[in-house]
Amino acid sequence: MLSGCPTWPEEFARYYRQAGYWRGETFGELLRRGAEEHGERIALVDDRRRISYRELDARADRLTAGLRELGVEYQDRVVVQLPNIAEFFEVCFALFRLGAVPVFALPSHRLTEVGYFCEFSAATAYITTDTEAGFDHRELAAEVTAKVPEPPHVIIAGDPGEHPFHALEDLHAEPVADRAGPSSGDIAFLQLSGGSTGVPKLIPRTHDDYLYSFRASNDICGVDADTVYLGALPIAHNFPMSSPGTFGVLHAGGRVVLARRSSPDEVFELIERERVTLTAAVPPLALVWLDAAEETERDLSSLRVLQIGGAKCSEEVARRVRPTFGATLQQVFGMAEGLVNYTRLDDPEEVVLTTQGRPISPDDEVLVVDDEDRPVATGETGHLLTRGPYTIRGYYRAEEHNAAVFTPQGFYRTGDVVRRTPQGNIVVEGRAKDQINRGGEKVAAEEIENHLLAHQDVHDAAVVSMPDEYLGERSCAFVVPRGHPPRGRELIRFVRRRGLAGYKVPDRVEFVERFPRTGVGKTSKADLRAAIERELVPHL
Ligand code: J2J
Repeated sequence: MLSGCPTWPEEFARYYRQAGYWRGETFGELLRRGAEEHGERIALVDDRRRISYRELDARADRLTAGLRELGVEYQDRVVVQLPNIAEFFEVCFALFRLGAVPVFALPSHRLTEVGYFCEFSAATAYITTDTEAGFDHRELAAEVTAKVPEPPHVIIAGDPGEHPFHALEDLHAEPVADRAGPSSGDIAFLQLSGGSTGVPKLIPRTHDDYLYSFRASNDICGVDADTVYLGALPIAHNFPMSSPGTFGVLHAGGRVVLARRSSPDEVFELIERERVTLTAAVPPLALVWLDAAEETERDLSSLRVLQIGGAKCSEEVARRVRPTFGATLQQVFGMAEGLVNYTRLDDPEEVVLTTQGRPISPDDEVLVVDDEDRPVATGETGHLLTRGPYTIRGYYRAEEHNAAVFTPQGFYRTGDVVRRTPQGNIVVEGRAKDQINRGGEKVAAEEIENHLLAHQDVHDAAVVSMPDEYLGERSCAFVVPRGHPPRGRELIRFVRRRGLAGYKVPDRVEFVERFPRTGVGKTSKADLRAAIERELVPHL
């Protein structure tokens, strides 16, 4: 087992195996079986290629050999930052077969994040693309290698250009006879946490637990070999990866279609052309699709299920799904740490429109508790704690943080404030964690506060959410200046120039003389949120 990864106590592991959740299968074996059972069927479609199960399997094998020749070994960490292209899966399966551990970065991440992932995980390699959405990732890779004390090998899916990097395509080598791969209890990859602290946390997921999560999701979501799944969200995110997402669909022998962009034009063309049956969106994206669908000439009638999750879906948006798309809405409330809840496809309309569903597994333990960890009555609002067969017991190399975020009994404190209906469905009511959910993209307030504090004219900073009609929430930075306040725009530019993902840059800056305090003298973020809300919606 990769060191620094807390795992399940043996009695739980034994039970999860006995109950049939953990079946001893690895990702590498999953694809091998896929190639045997579904051979020439198309597994993946991207904007350049159509790849069969057999081809994906063979390409993953050749890449496994090439990565091994380059020196990537069992349990080495490899930062993977790829857009929605087929190479993502070749790379994942090759690393899985090697037993190397992908660290999933998002395409929007920049020097601060990628540099941190490489350094913190001591990555052997960094696999990225040439250009995406007008951004040259090779320039970023050059900055990363200049910054990180022990720079990783850089591998480019596409054209390395003038840089001394490896081209992914050149790494394909003659496969060697099967060597012993990882075991199903090993860490398969490190997934990114939405986070609420100064630095992003990494989530260790095992082959056993992750395969269970999407296999069981397949049953709930009706995924089988006839499913055509459209990956429109960034595919490295946990939602489109596993709920049941691309991996669930590949497990079932279905077809994964990758959209490079999520605009209605591109997405609707793909739905029509590929006869897509299932796709997933965050609420603001669903809203854009709903508006555009009312006008479109495209035939979207193949779509059977539209999943919405990542942030709370308003009832108003939920109500429009069936009349507009003729598809069933499925609300999905999940987290990369584990627990995923779904409304079921045959749930009454009321449940689908007004709740975020219920857990995947009969052995997902869910507690709703007060501030003292005492269970509240059904229907009352409280903190959601959970443990179960696919929920981690701790973050990667984060002992101190783990002691705070996991109870001594191993329950994960999700930071979500929820209530449960008498039927057992969960309704998300709010959040206790210090995070902004910007239309599904999570921003840890402390991380941004640290960037602001690096500015010479900033004495103190507090980042909070403010309501937004389109994204649900945006971020507002309250700043106590040191002497003469800088201009808000300058601060925003300053944060941007530090090289971090665009969605983390504050949407607004407000200067104040001092922060409101709580009874114990801490900055009262509740008061700051109320203040900006009053400013935005004066009639409230
Ligand atoms: C309200 N808040 C939600 C929802 C997530 C499936 C779906 C989503 C994620 C995800 C995921 C929400 N309503 N429907 O990993 O497999 C907020 C909660 C939660 C946090 C987790 C999946 N769906 N959220 O969004 O790790 O606050 O995973 O704790 O990015 O998003 O964020 P993340």
